[in-house]
Amino acid sequence: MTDGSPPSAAASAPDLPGYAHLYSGKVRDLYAPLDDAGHPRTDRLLLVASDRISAFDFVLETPVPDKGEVLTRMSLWWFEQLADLVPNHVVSTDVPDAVRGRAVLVRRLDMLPVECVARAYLTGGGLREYRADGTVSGIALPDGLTDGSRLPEPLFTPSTKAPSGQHDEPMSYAQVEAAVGPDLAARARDLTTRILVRGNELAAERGIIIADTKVEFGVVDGGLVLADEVLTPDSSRFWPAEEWEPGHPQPSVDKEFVREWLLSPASGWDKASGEAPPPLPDDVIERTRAKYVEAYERLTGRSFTARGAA
Ligand code: Q0N
Repeated sequence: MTDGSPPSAAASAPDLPGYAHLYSGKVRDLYAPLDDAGHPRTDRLLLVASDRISAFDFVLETPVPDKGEVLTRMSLWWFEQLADLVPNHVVSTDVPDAVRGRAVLVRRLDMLPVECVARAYLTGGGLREYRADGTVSGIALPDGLTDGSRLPEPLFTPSTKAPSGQHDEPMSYAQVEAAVGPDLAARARDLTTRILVRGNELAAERGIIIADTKVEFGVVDGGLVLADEVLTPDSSRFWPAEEWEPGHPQPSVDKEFVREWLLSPASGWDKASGEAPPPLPDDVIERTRAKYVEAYERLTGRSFTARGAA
């Protein structure tokens, strides 16, 4: 776990015969397939997206049904849309029944030790940096920008891969160059910003703004390969384009109802208490599930019908 709050038993990493559980993040679980001798393979990983949802840095007790499958299918769709820009780690979606639809078999890569972030709009950590000194990731920006402003051009704002439980720290471009060499640094920067630009070209037609995104790359034969998940609401900020209005925090396409309910008196939760949030009521779960499905269907033009075992 990355934040010390274990997921609920119902949502924790399943036992999968033929796979060794390696690691669980806040919302995803990693396994290694076993070879014929029962040893973990070193060239493949199984990436399983659970139905866990995080809010305000907590993994909530209540899962959102189908979330893992919706995000997996969205990510696979994006990999297709981006295939002319960058190769990706996907090997197969033929996975055990228990995780069908929500899991992908991938190439195990040597990962760049950098969280590759691109921002097209100013908010979150980027906004904090801008307010402090007028720059983001060492790049000077014009005066007068506010929460939610569109940036003059998309910025590469990399961060460290923090050990679990910690937040990522911003990295300067020079630090990325020092970590991976100038050549890979330049390619990671170009690809990350192009992925966000392409993402927004497609999402804009469907009423969604992708404010920023985090991607991860591995290296194969000296070239970059896109790994992890890509352009999902868990790796990116999705905003409803219709409601975009700079000057205040934007509602999120996916977690709007969750955050609104947790901060309302109805939840009985005090964010400042440091305590874990309470379980979500059924109607908030159902409306949030509908948001993920709607985002998937709007973006891809495909209808979502769960194939998983859920
Ligand atoms: C890898 N992470 C960080 C699971 C994903 N293709 C790969 N090869 C080697 N390592 C990784 C991948 C991928 N993808 C990436 N960890 C290992 C992202 N995690 C976060 C938690 O959930």
